[in-house]
Amino acid sequence: MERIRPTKHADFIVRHAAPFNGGPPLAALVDSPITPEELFYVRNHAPVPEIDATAFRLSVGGLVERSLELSLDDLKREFEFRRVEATLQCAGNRRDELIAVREIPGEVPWGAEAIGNARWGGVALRDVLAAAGVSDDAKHAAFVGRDRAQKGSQTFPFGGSIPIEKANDSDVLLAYEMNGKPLPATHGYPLRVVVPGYIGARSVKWVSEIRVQATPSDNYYQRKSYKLFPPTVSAETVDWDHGLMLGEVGPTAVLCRIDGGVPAKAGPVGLAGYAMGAGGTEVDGVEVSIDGGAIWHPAKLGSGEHGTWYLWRIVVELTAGEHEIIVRVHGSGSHQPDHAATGWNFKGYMNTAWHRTLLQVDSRT
Ligand SMILES: Nc1nc2c(c(=O)[nH]1)N[C@H]1C(S)=C(S)[C@@H](COP(=O)(O)O)O[C@H]1N2
Ligand SMILES: [Mo]
Repeated sequence: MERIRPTKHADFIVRHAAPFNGGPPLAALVDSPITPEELFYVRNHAPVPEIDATAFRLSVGGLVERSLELSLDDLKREFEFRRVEATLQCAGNRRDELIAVREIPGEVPWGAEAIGNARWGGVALRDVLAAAGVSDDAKHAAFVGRDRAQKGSQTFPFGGSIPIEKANDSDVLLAYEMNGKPLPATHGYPLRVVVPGYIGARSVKWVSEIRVQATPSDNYYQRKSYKLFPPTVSAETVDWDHGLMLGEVGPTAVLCRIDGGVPAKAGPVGLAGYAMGAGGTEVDGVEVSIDGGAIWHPAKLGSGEHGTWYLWRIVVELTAGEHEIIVRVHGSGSHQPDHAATGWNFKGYMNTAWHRTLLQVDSRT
């Protein structure tokens, strides 16, 4: 296994050993609104590349007035430092609930732990694009990483793109810091893209090339993978030219911790979790039902902002027996299906369904 585990929490859940993919135990994830590095999930499609930061160059080209070659020092010296708090969430987060509906072979079987919120530091992508001078016919900013993924006999870097309007948002970063420290190797050292409100796949790690272009990236992970298909489409019948290219994250709310553990004891029980609005928009409220959806109770929301998650808490009064706890979110455009089956797709992306947990409650004696 790669040497990633040592920087991670002892109870990190390894979902795939090589390349390393894993995330934190859910109860620990909601201990603090800023996710410490040791609890931040890792989604890698290839081994972590070894990069000499002093020799590292970022190239910016395509539909620009002047191409740029920037060292890390150039980036730090020539552009204003910016700090942005942003939540990254893998499009495959909560895939396990889709797998419970119907099997999804060949994809990482994530629970709800493929999400984390950090303070990222670096420079605004738009400042770098402005220095290059973006042409009027530019429609997308495409990113290329330095890792080498393998599909069959082909080896190629991870890549992806975002629309140029999004690239010009001041909170889209070329980040070299995570929670006030240099970006760890696993998370993209020395430089990564951070695109708040978009699926994690667009936040390309180890980014070494930015190309401004008229079309989306033709990288495998933009053109084929990370597309949403209807439930009737399978790996055998898929036409990769169709399907919806994923960009903004869907709305979500998840129960992560039951105070005192399971089975719970009858009486007042504290519940805690996270929520995020569609495309990273603000969360207005989180509602919890302890009776399978008949009555909804408003949870207490922690602070959050555009591009971040919101942690929530509630104390519910539980009687002995089996309860279905359901959690859902309120926010602009944050419509969620009531069951995961509605959104099933053969790649297992964007499960935005109400989060359901069967909970056994024992009497107090
Ligand atoms: N170069 C590169 N960038 C990448 C990936 C990758 O495999 N290679 N994985 C992407 C995916 S799918 C996600 S969800 C996020 C995960 O970021 P993290 O590992 O820092 O949590 O990185 C994205 N950027
Ligand atoms: Mo992802």
